[in-house]
Amino acid sequence: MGTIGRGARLSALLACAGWVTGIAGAQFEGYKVVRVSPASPRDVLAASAVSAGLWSERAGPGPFEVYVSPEGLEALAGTGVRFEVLVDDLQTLLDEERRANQAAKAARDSSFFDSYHNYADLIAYYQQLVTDFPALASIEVIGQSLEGRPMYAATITGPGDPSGRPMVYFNACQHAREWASPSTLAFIVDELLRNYGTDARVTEILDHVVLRAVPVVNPDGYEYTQVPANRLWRKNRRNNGDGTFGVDLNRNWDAFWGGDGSSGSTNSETYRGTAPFSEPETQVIRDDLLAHPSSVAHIDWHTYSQLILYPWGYADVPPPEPDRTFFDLFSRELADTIFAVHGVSYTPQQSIDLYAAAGTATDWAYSVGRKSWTIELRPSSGGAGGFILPPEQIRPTGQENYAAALRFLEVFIDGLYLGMPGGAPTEIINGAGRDFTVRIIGSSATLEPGSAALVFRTDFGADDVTVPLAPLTDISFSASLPALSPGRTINYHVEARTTAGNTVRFPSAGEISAAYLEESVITLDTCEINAGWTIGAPGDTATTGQWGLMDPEPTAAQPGDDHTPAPGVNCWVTDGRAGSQVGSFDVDGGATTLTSPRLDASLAGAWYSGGPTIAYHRWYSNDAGAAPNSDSMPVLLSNDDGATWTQIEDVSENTGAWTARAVVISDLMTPTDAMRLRFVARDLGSGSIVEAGVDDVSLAIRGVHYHPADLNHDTFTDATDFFAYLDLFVADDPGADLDADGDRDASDFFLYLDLFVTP
Ligand code: 0X9
Ligand code: ZN
Repeated sequence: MGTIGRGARLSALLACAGWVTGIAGAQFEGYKVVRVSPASPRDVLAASAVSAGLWSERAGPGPFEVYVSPEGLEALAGTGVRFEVLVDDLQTLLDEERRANQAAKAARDSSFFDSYHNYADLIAYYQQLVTDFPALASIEVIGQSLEGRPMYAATITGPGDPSGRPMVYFNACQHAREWASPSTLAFIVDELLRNYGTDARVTEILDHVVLRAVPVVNPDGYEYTQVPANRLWRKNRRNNGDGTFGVDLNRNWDAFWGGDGSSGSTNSETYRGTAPFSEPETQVIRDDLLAHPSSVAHIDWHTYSQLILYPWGYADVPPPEPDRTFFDLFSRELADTIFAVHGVSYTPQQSIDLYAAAGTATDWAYSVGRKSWTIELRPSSGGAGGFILPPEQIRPTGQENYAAALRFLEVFIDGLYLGMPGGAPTEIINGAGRDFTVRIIGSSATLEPGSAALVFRTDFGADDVTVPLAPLTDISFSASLPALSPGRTINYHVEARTTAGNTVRFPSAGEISAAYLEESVITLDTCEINAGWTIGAPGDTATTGQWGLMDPEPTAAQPGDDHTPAPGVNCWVTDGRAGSQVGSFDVDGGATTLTSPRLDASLAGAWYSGGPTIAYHRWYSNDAGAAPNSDSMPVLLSNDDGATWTQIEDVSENTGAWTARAVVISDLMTPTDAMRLRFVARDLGSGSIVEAGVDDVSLAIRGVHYHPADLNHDTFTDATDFFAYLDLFVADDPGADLDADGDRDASDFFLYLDLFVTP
């Protein structure tokens, strides 16, 4: 190799170093806003060419402002154009704005959501919001309750003509005692209004949809639950004329009225009234919703039990397709959206799976063509809280449902729902491509045939690539991500058009990022012969069903085959003999423990960006017998040869199949050369059938090989690595002796350069 080649490489490196410094730090750190005073059109062009962007609305003639990077400023000085610096550090200006904004937001009196409020105070709060945000919100009286209280609806939408915008209809508090319902709806409305104009997503949403919110459907009942009357009142305040009061408004709608789960007895909590829509409160909401034909979707907010319920609820009848699939997929997505905020689980299900209830608002709204849900808020059904949600949970409940409401509004803007039932791929292993399924369902619009596409951009390609999705059914499509080599990343989204010409994308903003990784299996134990596993641990008392290595015999509770593909036959199993009945050789009388041999997870990590992973296949069954589901199987991991153990999972699910599990060791503990894996099958209660199996246990590394010149292992081989090597070299560090000849000399240096420039 000649000297010239080396020189060229070195200057490339130094150029690279300059670039790296240039982008370091906050986005506009060191940038300045300058006023340019051009003397000629040439000056305008020269100044524009070196600036990062226009600050004023237009460039020249006459003075104008631009913002420039530190390098741009030097270049500007070099052009000879006259200028003065207006803002010394643009980043400081931006930071200050953000700080001031946040301080102003924090300073607003948000104590309203510290506690619950009576009807008058709640409505006054809505009215104050309308005063504070007159361009976005209005409120009107839509009717009267039985006792003559005004009923209200608030309308929230961005400025401009709302007539072409779809409407989403929310109502709270059909049931008087369910105070978390009106508080949550008020929180959602409040948050939308305060975030319009500062939060791009909220602004985009409110500019394209109208939210109509009824703060309280049952004001008479709500007032009656305020101290000192009856806090636990549910119905309205109808005098039934026989000494009893109240109709359950959520049994009074004209949807299968009079059917299961509603009562004809006036004293019942679910008294349906004398006829469908016998009550003024349900009439008022019916008329208001029908007066808005643009309303496409509806949520009836209740508490409690943390449920996302969709039609039908009167009987075990599924909604027609594609609605059923849409309700199912979107309800699951809403639950995930809620969970992501505070980690609280809401269960999506068809209403009938809770219990039958005829004459409900959600069934009625769906029957008149609106996609409709009943959302049951906190607390969960497990605790003691019931209808009483502590006031300190008003905000968190509001926050998680605000997140769901945003997604809800978004999905009904364009009327197409895009979802990925198997999830969006984010890791692609060993260079293969990946096919995944996309569901596209008209929530209130129609898909333009042929318009569905995957749009991706690779980390090395400059342009977006658009690939049409292959239709599988009317609502199912197949998308394919290309095969790329490990280390690459791809950013993608899926989009489709409605027949009205609107484009809908998933995710609604931003891109999904997928990493191409390689996986290297260090050890795979197919459990055909015993590779050093041990059975038994102190405390084991199982009298039957101890772990053993064998070819299992099928029973209702036990696999008939191991997991390893043929010619594999054996696996670890809690006595794999079938016997005369399902309970013959299951685990009885306590625990039986299976412990793996030592696994060395310490190696190879130095060459990979990812960490070592332990994977296993397990079978677990505990749903047969007299006392099903009373046991569980802890799976434990040790990195000190079994001295201490950390639980990976406590298996209680009965999948009735071999189930794969993988854990990145560093998520739990430091990988060492003394890892052990342990399965504790146990029968603690009596009468329950416990069977378990373990097979195909592997230790693998998933990630990307570090480039040998990537000294700081950040997966980029860049100037930082080059200078790191220079530091080692100058310090005469043994690590700089790349040719291992005992000294650090020019040949080591050029060896590093060669590594550095080799892709
Ligand atoms: O029973 C109701 O009206 C609702 N539950 S609550 O505890 N808030 O009263 C649930 C209605 C959901 N619909 C069906 N289960 N059909
Ligand atoms: Zn309710």
